[in-house]
Amino acid sequence: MVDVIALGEPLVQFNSFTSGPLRFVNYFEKHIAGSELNFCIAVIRNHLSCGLIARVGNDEFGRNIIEYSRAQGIDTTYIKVDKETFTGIYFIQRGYPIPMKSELIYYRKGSAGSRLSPEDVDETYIRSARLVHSTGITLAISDSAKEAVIKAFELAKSRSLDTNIRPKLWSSLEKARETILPILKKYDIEVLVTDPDDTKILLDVTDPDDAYRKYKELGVKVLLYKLGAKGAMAYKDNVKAFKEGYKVQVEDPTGAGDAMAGTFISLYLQGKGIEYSLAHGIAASTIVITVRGDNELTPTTEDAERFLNEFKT
Ligand code: ADP
Ligand code: CKP
Ligand code: MG
Repeated sequence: MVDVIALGEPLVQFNSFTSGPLRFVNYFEKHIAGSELNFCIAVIRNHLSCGLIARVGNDEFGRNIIEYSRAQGIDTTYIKVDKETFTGIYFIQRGYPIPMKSELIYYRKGSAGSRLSPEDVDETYIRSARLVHSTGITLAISDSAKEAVIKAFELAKSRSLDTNIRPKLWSSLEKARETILPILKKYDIEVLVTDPDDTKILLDVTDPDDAYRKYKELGVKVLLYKLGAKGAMAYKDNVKAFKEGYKVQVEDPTGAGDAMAGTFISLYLQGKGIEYSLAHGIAASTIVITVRGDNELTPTTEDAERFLNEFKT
């Protein structure tokens, strides 16, 4: 039994060793990633236990994902090997055409991860966890994966959701809105993780206070509102916190939001206030973007504390 459970697709990431258009990149560096796997690692670095419900293929990449997850302390009991198809992968193009930004190029359609389904969701396991987490990515990859999230949310004691709208994974932005909004309305979300771009799509507002008001009407208790390089905000019971981002050398911003979400939510679950949890979330995301790879550098609570005390920009 674990404190937190996440549902989603773990992927093998091929990160460009050099920046620029992929056609000129000669070397790729392999990492294990995927939003919910990154989230789990952040939860574990902050001293709660976490399990990942997922599928991987019966191939070397699938074995790599399971072994890596296990090595990071993730409960892999419910990572199923699906013999029918392959493990999803993606490439990261860095710094082009927008400096300091990355683009994700997926090879995941029909993957084992996208075949996640309600039958993978064990009722006793879900009921025993303190919180169940997923993202808009899992809601986008297939109907069966979406149904798996709905089943888990139905059974969960408490839920968190990262909207993570990936336009490449949706047939249209309207489809993203039509899928995500009813879930926000139907289930009480303890912590919603989102940003102005996704909120524009979902609620047609971007201002943080307006967003909080509207999400609160939908039953969201705590809002973590990410503002990229500017930092992030958190809201609870009409109290708001803001923490500015740090100026650092950005190698690859992929995974920043997941490091922040897993850190914030796990500390919040341990009774820390939104200001403390937000500061640690900012620390984690800042460290993660200074390297390639989404989760290797996600700090422990103690290392984030050191960062917050010692790092000045
Ligand atoms: P996501 O990765 O989900 O798109 P964001 O881009 O908003 O999320 O990033 C989450 C956090 O990562 C930010 O709140 C900030 O702390 C940090 N961050 C992201 N990009 C930068 C950047 N260019 N410079 C400094 N910090 C950044
Ligand atoms: O929003 P983030 O940059 O934190 O998310 C990054 C992850 O799952 C990354 O690991 C990638 O595999 C993905 O999001 C995705 O499917 O886009
Ligand atoms: Mg994100």
